[in-house]
Amino acid sequence: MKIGMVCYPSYGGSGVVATELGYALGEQGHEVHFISSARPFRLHRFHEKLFFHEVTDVNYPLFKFPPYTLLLANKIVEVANYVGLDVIHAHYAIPHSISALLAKQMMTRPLPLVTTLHGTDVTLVGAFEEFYNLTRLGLKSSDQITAVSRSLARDTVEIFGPINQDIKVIPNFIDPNVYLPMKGLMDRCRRYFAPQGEKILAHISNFREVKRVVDVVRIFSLVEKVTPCRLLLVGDGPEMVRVEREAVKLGLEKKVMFLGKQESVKEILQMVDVFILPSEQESFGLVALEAMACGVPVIASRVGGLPEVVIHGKTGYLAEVGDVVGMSEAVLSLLTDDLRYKSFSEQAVTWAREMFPVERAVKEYESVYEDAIQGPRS
Ligand code: GMT
Repeated sequence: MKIGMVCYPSYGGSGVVATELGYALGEQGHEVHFISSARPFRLHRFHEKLFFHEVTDVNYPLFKFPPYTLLLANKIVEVANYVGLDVIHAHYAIPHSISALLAKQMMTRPLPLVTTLHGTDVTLVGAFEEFYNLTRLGLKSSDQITAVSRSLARDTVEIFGPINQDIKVIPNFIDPNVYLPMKGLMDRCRRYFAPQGEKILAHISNFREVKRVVDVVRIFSLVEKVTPCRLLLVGDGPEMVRVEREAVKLGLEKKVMFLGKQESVKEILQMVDVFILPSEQESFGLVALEAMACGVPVIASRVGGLPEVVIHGKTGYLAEVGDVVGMSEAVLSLLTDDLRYKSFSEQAVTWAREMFPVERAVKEYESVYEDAIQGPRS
């Protein structure tokens, strides 16, 4: 098949999912054409079946806002006609499914549209009054819709009502040959960050408000009062200033390290003892899955799709949003009991590998593409 893949290029799980899916589809012999405003950040390995088509900007004084949605639609048509795309796969309803819908209408032959919902497109962005009708149109006009968790599929129907068709749940995935515990690999770095053998906690995100990174610092401050530890914060974003301020306020400047945006997190995860994801909302929490696959138990909030990813009392612990004390106790219960820690770490790896392998996801997406191409069966 020739698949057009539309995604956000910037740091974030949806771009990662689209890119990793692209590589896996390429391995199966499909041709994958990424169409985006910039090269997706994980699309850095050459693969003969993967292509990137940049949506270029136009500068015209009359446009107060550059019409990206329209430029994208035009690019989709250009690529679809030139290479002969069989299907277009939009990651994120807004604006990608709308651009793809426009492209479909401009085509002189059918171009089936698959939309994958990732979370904030539906729960936050899509539900803003300004985007509500557009998102609904994107959903209704898609030939197939997938969501990354059962919780997101339920939320979508709750927010937008019935939308002509079932939403297929295809959970996010990891390549178990890439995300795995690699004993000893990062020992030198670990000694650098934790020279006295301190435990290492970590959080990775795009530092948006929804991630509650300030809570991570607060949880860490409670944990480090009991057991020596360090906190690695990976990523950057709008909350950075508040997070730094909190670390200073709590006198933790020497113990909280900011590593900034990182392209590859599998190496960093090798140094980590416990991963913290206290988000306000999370449709899936791909980074929690990546952490578990590397043998790192996860402490997360009990929201959205996180309970489908982190198994409470087995691969980590869940607590209510904002329960900083509960989450710090959960971290401590792992850090102060070696046997429990070992069992959680091992179960995390097994759970991630067995339940979320890339091979299964690829098969499911292939079948969704086939269904979209064949059209509704009577
Ligand atoms: O969470 C973000 O800020 C980024 C966003 C994205 O576009 O990548 O993440 C969403 O999609 C990921 C991949 O499916 C999910 O793992 C995240 O849980 C989801 N974020 C939210 O629901 C807040």
